[in-house]
Amino acid sequence: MTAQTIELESQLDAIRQEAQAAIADTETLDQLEQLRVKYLGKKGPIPQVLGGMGKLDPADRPRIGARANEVKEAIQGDLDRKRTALQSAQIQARLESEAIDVTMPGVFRPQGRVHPLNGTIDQVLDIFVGMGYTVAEGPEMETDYYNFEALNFLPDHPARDMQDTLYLPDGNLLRTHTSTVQIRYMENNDPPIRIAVPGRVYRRDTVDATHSAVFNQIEILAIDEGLTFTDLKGTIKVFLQEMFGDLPIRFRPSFFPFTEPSAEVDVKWKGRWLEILGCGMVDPNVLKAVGYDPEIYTGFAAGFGVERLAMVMHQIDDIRRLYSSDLRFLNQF
Ligand code: 2NL
Repeated sequence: MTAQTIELESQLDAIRQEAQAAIADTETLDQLEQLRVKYLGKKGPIPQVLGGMGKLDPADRPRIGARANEVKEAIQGDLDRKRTALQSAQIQARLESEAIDVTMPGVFRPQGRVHPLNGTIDQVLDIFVGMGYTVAEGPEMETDYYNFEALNFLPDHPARDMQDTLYLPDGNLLRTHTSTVQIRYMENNDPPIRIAVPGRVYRRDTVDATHSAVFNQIEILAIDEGLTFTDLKGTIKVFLQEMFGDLPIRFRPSFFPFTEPSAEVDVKWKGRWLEILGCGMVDPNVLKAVGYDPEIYTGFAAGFGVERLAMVMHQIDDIRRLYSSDLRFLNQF
């Protein structure tokens, strides 16, 4: 063996030792890959050493070749073991950071529920939808025409007074009933018509246990050829039966500018007559206002306050409880 051969062997051993130490110190897969390129790549130190083989005694060449392969395999083995170790450490760290502790107590989320006003609206609309009515809605800001004029309110009707109605600076107003939506619907549709209209309405009112300046109304309207007061009575009877059960009901004569004749309807509950709704046959002037011929078409309408209905049904003593968001109250429904 020549001195040159011994020199190359020791160079190869030095490469192996340096690589081993560097691999042992590596902490990431990226660094490890850089080391692979550095020690086993084409431009690495081993091909460089082998390049010097030309000067060797030919008899020694296989020995150096074999040694170079041993070193390559040893480095490759170190790289593989280190890669496996780094990968499993990575997986382990991820498992630990993403672990779910199934014994932790859950986050308490209170159960929500439907507000009694919305529950009442849903119940009423379900009944009318069951009788073939369509639900319609419309704007809360209205013109004098839709709120009063088209509904046959005379120019000096007290409801038009500043005392009773909330007017806006531009002369528009906040609707005092949802009949405005029915006028708009009739303008845009031909008979037969059957609609149920829920919505917020506004009156200039002093708030007390039974009054609110903002409240909810539902009105129904049916227009067709040959509708009579009997159809109105039957419809109201079915509605009240579904709402209250088989209690006695009575119709009392009343007046509304937009119906003729008009009636109020009471339900007898625990020996007392409770006023529930107003209704009537649509006034011919209202039909004319929307361009329907009152000689061909007749119709009936009814309306009631949702708050009052909810108060009767749930025996609520003060309308303000419906707006105060007091969970001790709301949790009862
Ligand atoms: C009540 C009574 C009522 C109507 C509303 C109505 C609508 C049109 C034509 C005719 Cl477009 N009538 N609606 C009819 C009778 C009574 O409401 O006491 N509301 C709180």
